[in-house]
Amino acid sequence: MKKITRADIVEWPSGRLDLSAGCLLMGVLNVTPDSFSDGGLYLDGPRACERAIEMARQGASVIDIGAESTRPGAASVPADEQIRRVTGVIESVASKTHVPVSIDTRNRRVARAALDAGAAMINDVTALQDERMCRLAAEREVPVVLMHMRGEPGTMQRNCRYDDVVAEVLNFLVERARRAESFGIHREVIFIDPGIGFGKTVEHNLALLRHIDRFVATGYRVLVGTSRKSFLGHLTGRGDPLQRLFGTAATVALCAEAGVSMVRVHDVAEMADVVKVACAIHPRFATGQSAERPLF
Ligand code: HH2
Repeated sequence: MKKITRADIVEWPSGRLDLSAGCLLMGVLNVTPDSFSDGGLYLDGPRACERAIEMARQGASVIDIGAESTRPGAASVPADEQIRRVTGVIESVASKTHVPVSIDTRNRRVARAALDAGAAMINDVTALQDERMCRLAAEREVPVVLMHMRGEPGTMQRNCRYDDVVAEVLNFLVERARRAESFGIHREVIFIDPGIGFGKTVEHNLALLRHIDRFVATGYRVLVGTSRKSFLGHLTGRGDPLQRLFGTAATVALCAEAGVSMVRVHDVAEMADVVKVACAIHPRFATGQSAERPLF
């Protein structure tokens, strides 16, 4: 049996994650009318809560709740409206399951209200660009996801130029992670995320996934979100995001094999099987070990 080392367990005052079996699943719950694949499905509070509990039962280790779509071209949603959409759902989910809830927001007021309602983690697609968000995460001692994005969701696909996408995204994330550490956020609770689909072409997304091991080699935990995204549609010819399950599965298996700590997915039951099999084949990549590697 594999020995569970300290690095396999991420523990903080409001939650705990066990990475000893390999890659974990973050289940996506969008309380929005316009998300690209599940928009409008979970605007109703009880329905959203039911879906969160279902994902927890299916094997999600974190439930990521968002109230603002970040799909290309999306308009921003005022903080008050985001707070109105998510706080009741978070309270309800946090009281009914032990699975940590993550708030998917780039807005500090929304993050604070979500943490007050019971969220235990912040997923910020701007990688804590707002210093006050850094301070909030440090004060509340919660894990953070630092994601790479070029510009804003509304305009990001207009500026997809990189000389070396892997090096540029990697350097950006390491710099942001070190900055987060300088605010007192512990390295063990920092996840870096290349931001698949955020200001990137199909080729950029493929290069980032092809070299995802370089992100793992930094020693920071890595999170990847490919679920149902349009580059999969481009590769497979499947225009409907709901038809991109097998394309998603291919990326999830490769990420699990490469030592990615968490994948952000909509189809939790299916991806739970994918990571179980991928991690069983490559136990040496069980991600807890990655945190013991030196930073580059
Ligand atoms: N992708 C989306 C939203 N949040 N967060 C992280 N850390 N990584 C991602 O890749 C990521 C994310 C987009 O997916 P989704 O939430 O399904 O769609 P929408 O933004 O339209 O609500």
